[in-house]
Amino acid sequence: MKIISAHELRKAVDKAVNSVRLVDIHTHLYSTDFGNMLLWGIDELLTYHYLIAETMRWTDMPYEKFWQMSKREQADLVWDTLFIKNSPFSEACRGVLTVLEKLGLDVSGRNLEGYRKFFENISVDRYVDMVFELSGVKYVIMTNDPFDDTERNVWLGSYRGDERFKAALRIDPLLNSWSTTWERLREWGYNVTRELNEGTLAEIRRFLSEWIDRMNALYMAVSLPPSFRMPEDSDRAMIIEECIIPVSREKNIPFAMMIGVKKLVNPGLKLAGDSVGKSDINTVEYLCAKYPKNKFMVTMLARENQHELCVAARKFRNMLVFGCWWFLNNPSLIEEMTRMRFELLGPSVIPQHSDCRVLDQLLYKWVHSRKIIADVLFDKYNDILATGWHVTEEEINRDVEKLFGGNFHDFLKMQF
Ligand code: HDL
Ligand code: ZN
Repeated sequence: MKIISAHELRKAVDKAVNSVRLVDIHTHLYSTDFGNMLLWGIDELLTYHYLIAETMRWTDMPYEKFWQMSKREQADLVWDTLFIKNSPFSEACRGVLTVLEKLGLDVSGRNLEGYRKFFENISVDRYVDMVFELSGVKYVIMTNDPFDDTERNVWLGSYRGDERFKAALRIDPLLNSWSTTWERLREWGYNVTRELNEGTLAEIRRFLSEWIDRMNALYMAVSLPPSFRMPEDSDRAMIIEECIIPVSREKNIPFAMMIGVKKLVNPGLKLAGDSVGKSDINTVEYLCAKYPKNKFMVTMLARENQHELCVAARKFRNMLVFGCWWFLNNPSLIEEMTRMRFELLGPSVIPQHSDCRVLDQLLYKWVHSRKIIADVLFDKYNDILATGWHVTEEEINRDVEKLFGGNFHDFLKMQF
């Protein structure tokens, strides 16, 4: 057991954080089983919806005109607007530059055609291997939506699997639009009606159970609006309490609630048109308290919800806080949230997920977050060393392993 002195601390923390092979518990990536659903390469990077939102701030071009452009033309416009006509220091722009740097491309050359050549000369399989090697990611968890026709057909047909891509069952249409979704379940052979009677609730449970098994889903997930409330006299509340809760308990898998999305405040921006709203922590506390034998993973989108979410996690061991999600995935807020979480919860959190939509983003989102998490960890260890407490290299590695995947695995194994 090697005791780390104060002047060895920074190096020991950086070594542990930079070398840990991590679990990325929420992404929108897909294994090559899913074909073109796996997005990769410079044109996909440049047309990430975060960058589309930022580009549209600089132009009076009608949204429809932009959407009629080819992917390449859209990428050209984003590159010219955000990288050439303006400096790319927003986090999403900086991320593109970090990816190019990690791939060993000439960032200062600003040669978009040259970057395109690199991607034209590499196969997707080789690139998947390269990105996982370079990013230090052990595996990612996908967002798997049985309501997406293309995806559903892969699961029901050609799916083979890749151990670097694990599944999570995503059920937004079931919980947020039952009034239309019930007809799709019926089409698929589930004997449901619009009315949530006993028979329909049982069939929804069968649907969930069958898809968890088919996908070997590690958790069930849903994104929820700021107005999400429970208890409530609503379809969503009924399906959560009568279907999600019993099935996630029976399968012993967590229910991941991603709370605070205001969908399409600007529909013209499509995927880039969603916004954020402050949500209700009482609802999280209600579910954790009423269902102590269920496991909940929670991330909230509003900065204003973060402190009360940490306090709620102190009260409920069956809730695991995760990630700096979406509009929070920026250095200033990752640092603020990580400090708050370490100070209130110690190592018992999942500090980050990437939410990557484009494979290449694994090369920047984790580089940026590892640095911030290492900075905060260093400060926290430093504070306790100052009291005379000793910490060993093995303990730093132990803590880092937990933060970057071990806590998630341990939570999956817990049975309350
Ligand atoms: O609902 C979600 O999982 C969100 O992460 C959305 O996909 C969002 O568009 C996103 O990509 N955020 O990073
Ligand atoms: Zn997401």
